[in-house]
Parts: sequence; structure tokens; C-alpha cells
Amino acid sequence: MADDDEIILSELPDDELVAQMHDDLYDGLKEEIEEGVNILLERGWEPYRVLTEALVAGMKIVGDDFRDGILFVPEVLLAANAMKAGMAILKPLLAETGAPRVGKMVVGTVKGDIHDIGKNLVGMMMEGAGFEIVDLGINNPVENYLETAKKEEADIIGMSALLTTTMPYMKVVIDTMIEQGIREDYIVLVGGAPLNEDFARAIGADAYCRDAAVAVETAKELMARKHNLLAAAAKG
Ligand code: B1M
Repeated sequence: MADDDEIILSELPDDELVAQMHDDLYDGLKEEIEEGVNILLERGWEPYRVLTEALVAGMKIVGDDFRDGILFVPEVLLAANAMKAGMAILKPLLAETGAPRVGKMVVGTVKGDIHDIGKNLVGMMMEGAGFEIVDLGINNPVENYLETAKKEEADIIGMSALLTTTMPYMKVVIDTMIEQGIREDYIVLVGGAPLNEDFARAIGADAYCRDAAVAVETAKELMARKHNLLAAAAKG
């Protein structure tokens, strides 16, 4: 017999289901998150809305309580795993837009940093917008970015950092590009919660991307500018 207190996700109206998913994410309940994502999709929600309202907003609550010492690493890891399980369902849907290929980005989290949810989300959204993504994963030294960008003939190098102690490493990557005379060969985009525009400007990146949607728009804009410059140069 069913427990009287058992919550049947499919019977909740949208707003209560989303609130319940925030609780389930907080509690690291992977299967419930998967079920919630599927229910919202069946109800006709756009994948991007599920992502932002059910998952990213839930993770914000986790982040605030982590900051305030209410949650600790093991709980946050469980929440992150539940979030990733939900994102895995949305990934093919976000990538399925049939958008024409607009460019290639090598993206990774910088050396010393293992946070990858935001970077994964950026990759997913950019794939959906027609970019080819080469994902370097986490904890990347400068060589990973530069060797892969060269091998893959990438247009963009994207770096993610979530720690104030790891964000300065982005400058190491850009300075190495300058030393090697290849800075202008790539568009450099940076992102992550502790960054801001001033930081991006100070280290010599092309742009700071506040979130995944901004990353898509910025990448498209800078790619268009690059193509226009190349076309103008070809005309002489
Ligand atoms: Co960590 N952690 N964590 N953590 N963690 C933060 C970042 C922290 C702010 C929490 C807090 O105190 N409030 C804090 C950093 C404080 C600081 O530096 N000032 C912190 C800390 C301290 C730590 C540890 C040191 C804790 C410890 O061990 N004592 C440790 C560090 C490990 C390491 O990296 N060496 C650690 C570990 C972990 C977990 C492993 C438990 C887990 C990571 C799991 C994983 O990623 N697989 C974790 C998590 C989950 C977080 C929080 C709670 C959530 C991060 C997240 O996924 N957000 C985070 C709190 C917070 O950020 N408020 C926190 C959701 C995600 C969608 O947003 O990543 O910001 P975000 O990405 C956004 C944008 O920033 C942007 O677009 C994304 C999508 O919209 N963006 C880009 C990101 N990257 C981009 C790249 C681009 C463009 C845009 O390139 C083109």
C-alpha cells in the first residue's frame, strides 16, 4: 500500500512540481529529478525552460546554503549528480535545433577547478545553437587548451572557473597565447560565478559570459564579426 505522505510528482500542478524539484535537487534525489524533468517535457515545457526554472534555479538554492554552511560537500555532490541526470535528458533536446554549423569551441574548466555543471550547460546550449563543441573536462592546464584548439582548428577557446583561487589561471592561458603569438587566432570567452566583465577585460579575454544564453549570443556575435573581418581582408 502507498504511504499516505508519498508525493506523486505527476499529480502536482506545474508550480508545485517545480518547487518539489527544487527540494528533490537539494536532497540529491536523482530519480525524482529525472521523473520531474520528463513530466514537465510531457506537459509541453520547452527544454530551456525546464533547465532554467527547475534545475538551475534549484541549484542556486543549493549554492546559497553551501555558502552559508548549511550544506556540505557530500550533499552538494549528490545535488550536482541529480542536476547532471536532469541535464542528460535535456541535452539531446537542446542540441536538436538543426541550426547550421556556426563555429567550433574548445571549452574546459581551468587547472585546479573541478566544477563542471556550468561548463557543461554552456556546451549544451552552444551545441543547440549550431556550434561544434570539444569538451576538455575539468582541471585543465594551459597545454590542453592550446594543443586541442590547434588540432581541432577551433574558432573559440572557452574557459570556466568557479573559484576565486582558480580564476587567475585564465590569465596564464591568455598570456601564453600572447607569448606564442597566437592570441588573435582565437576568440577567448570566459565565464563562471566569481568572474565579471572587469576581470575579463583585465586578463585580455574577448568577453565575459554571465550565463549560457549570453555565451551563445556572444559567440555568435563575435563569430559574425570575425567572418566580416576575414571577408573584408579577402576583398583587399
Ligand atoms: Co563548489 N564552490 N567547491 N562544489 N560549488 C562554489 C563555487 C562556491 C561559490 C560555494 C559557496 O561557498 N557559496 C565556493 C567558491 C568560493 C570562492 O571561490 N569564493 C565553492 C567551494 C569553496 C568549493 C570547494 C573548495 C569546497 C571544499 O572542498 N571545501 C571545492 C573545490 C573543489 C575544486 O574545484 N578544486 C568545491 C567542490 C564542489 C563540489 C564537487 C561539491 C560541487 C561541484 C560538482 C560539479 O561541478 N560536478 C560544487 C558545487 C556544485 C558548487 C556550487 C554549489 C554550484 C556550482 C554550480 O554548478 N552552479 C557553487 C555555488 C555557486 O556557484 N553559487 C560552488 C550551477 C551552474 C549552472 O552555474 O557554474 O555558475 P555556474 O555556471 C553558469 C555561469 O557561471 C556561466 O554559465 C553557466 C550556465 O548558466 N559559465 C560560463 C560558467 N562557466 C562558463 C564558461 C563559459 C561561459 C559561461 O565559457 C565560454
